[in-house]
Amino acid sequence: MAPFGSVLAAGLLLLSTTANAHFELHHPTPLTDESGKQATAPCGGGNADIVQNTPTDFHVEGDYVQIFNGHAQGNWLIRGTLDPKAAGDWEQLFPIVQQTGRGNFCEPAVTVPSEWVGKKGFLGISGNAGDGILYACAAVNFVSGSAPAPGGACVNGSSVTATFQSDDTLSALVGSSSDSGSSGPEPTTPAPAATTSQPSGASPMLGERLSFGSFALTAVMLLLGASLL
Ligand SMILES: *[C@@H]1O[C@H](CO)[C@@H](O)[C@H](O)[C@H]1NC(C)=O
Ligand SMILES: [Cu+2]
Repeated sequence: MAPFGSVLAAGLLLLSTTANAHFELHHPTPLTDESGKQATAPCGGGNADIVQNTPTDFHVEGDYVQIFNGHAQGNWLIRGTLDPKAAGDWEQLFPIVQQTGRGNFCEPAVTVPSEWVGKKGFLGISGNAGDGILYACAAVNFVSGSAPAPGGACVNGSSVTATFQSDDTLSALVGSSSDSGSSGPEPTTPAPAATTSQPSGASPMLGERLSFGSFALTAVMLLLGASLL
């Protein structure tokens, strides 16, 4: 009765490959081909070479970062570097926030040190949502001023809330604080509105992807089972 074992293995393989998009960076435009490698530092498998990407403008006095989280909860670190390969010198650009509720999350006014104007670099998003540290990056041109109002491009999901949150694992991903006096707002400044609905479970990767994975598993078992008849 070896077939049952192989059927199960095939189903589990399929399940794991369909549940790979832990979160998505929507703005600034992410590096391509990050799918399935989000646990790879520093950029989730994206091609972190500044000369091989077309950077998006990012305004140093305030620009938006739009994320979609596939987990029910997660902590976010927003960081930046001028290193042409994103290999180091990461500086924290915003206090670490904890998102509760699966869905869209947008910080409308992330700021960058003014000395970075006119330079190219990377914006990096690191997430800690209970299944390892995950990464995504965008290649950016740091430009002066603040971004035009993003309007509908910068949105929070209706059940999403956020609070500032310390996270030592994420903090370890940015440089020593000795020279980072010009990084983003301190955690005491505009506190994200902590509001209403707090989903009780913080279990990772709930939702469509997992249900699709289970459905696919069932389908594969049925198909392989049928082929044995
Ligand atoms: C989304 O929520 C965060 C945290 O409460 C808040 O800082 C931000 O301004 C919100 N974004 C929008 C577009 O309202
Ligand atoms: Cu995940």
